[in-house]
Amino acid sequence: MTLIEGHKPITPADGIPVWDVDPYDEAILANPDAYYAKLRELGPVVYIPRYSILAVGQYASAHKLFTNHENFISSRGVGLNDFALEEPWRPPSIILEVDPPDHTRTRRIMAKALSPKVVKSLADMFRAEAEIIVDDLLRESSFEAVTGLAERFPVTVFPKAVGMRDVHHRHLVDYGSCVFNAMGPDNALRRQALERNAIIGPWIMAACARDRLTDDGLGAMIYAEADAGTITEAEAAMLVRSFLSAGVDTTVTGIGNALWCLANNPAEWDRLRADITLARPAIEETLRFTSPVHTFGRTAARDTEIAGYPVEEGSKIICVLGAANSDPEKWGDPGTFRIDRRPLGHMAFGAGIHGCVGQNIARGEIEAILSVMAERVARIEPAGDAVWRPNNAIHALDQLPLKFIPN
Ligand code: OVM
Repeated sequence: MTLIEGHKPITPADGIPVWDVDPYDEAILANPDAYYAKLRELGPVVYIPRYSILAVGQYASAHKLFTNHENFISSRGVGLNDFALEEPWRPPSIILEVDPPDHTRTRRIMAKALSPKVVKSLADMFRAEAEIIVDDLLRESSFEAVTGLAERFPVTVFPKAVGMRDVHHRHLVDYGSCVFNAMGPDNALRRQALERNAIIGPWIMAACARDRLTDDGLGAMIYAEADAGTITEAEAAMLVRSFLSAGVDTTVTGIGNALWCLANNPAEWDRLRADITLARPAIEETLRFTSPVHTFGRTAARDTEIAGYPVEEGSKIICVLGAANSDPEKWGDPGTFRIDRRPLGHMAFGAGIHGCVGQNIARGEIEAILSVMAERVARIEPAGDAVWRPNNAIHALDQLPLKFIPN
């Protein structure tokens, strides 16, 4: 059998709309709204011949896909490559790229390390670092907010939280972006990611070793599980790697996207300054409105169905979270950014058993930044054009020139 993008080519069932689109075209990745809309309009499931995959963009079908982990599995990879048929580009994640019961065991350990109680214990540190960074930026006439704030904050606080002795700003951010680009097809973005991984991957693995971690961080909590015998030493290193795959570039993107939303919607910024209890809802609306992770995939474990259409075993199905989060069937006026919307059920963190295990720490980081800003920044002004950075799974800014006007 000749594979397409590392998976078995499929024949779509009768009635499934066929759309000759490249969802990984850099122009679409940078500006995906029209693609999201057409994907939803075509139907609950669409066949994309270029990659021989199915794509799901309507909220209802996307949610069903992600909450049916028995038929739509993760252990064959969540990108286009089928791990049952081709060698994965890196040793698979033992929490992301697994199914129950393997997933259940590692998920429990990660959930404990990222519990609300642990996140609460980090709040003062997040707040203190946010104050330093925001005060620095208030002294600048303008600044590049992607590197200067969106990257700088997580790269400061997250390695501290994990207890890393080795910190490398670029490697930490770029590792996540490589992992997410690797989920896409064999395009320039993916090829460049694999090339950069030759340097970054070994650096990350080395930084995950027990002796590169302090004894009081999230990393040490994972190694304590190895001491207790619930996982092996090698598995502990792999779970620490998952912190670094999933915990840096994602929060960088969330912060950058929040700044973009608030800079472009000054009335919403005024509302947030007037009522800081809107910080949490503003974060949820940012996540819904910008979908920092725009696409994640699954594999059909057996012959099954989506919205009544037969789906054959081995089908790769992309779940287009950005389309689900802007579905007018689910959200009133989805194209409007309203910080008091409270978009319960948005899919920016996924859904079901694989729903983001780090979502509380992610919210805690963004909240620290927004709270300090709300106290000290009267206006967030664009200081140039925002530029999006195409990535096969992430919807992130490449450049965001801003100016903070102090109170
Ligand atoms: C991982 C991982 C987990 C969640 C998301 C993710 C890159 C990676 O375990 O490596 O995205």
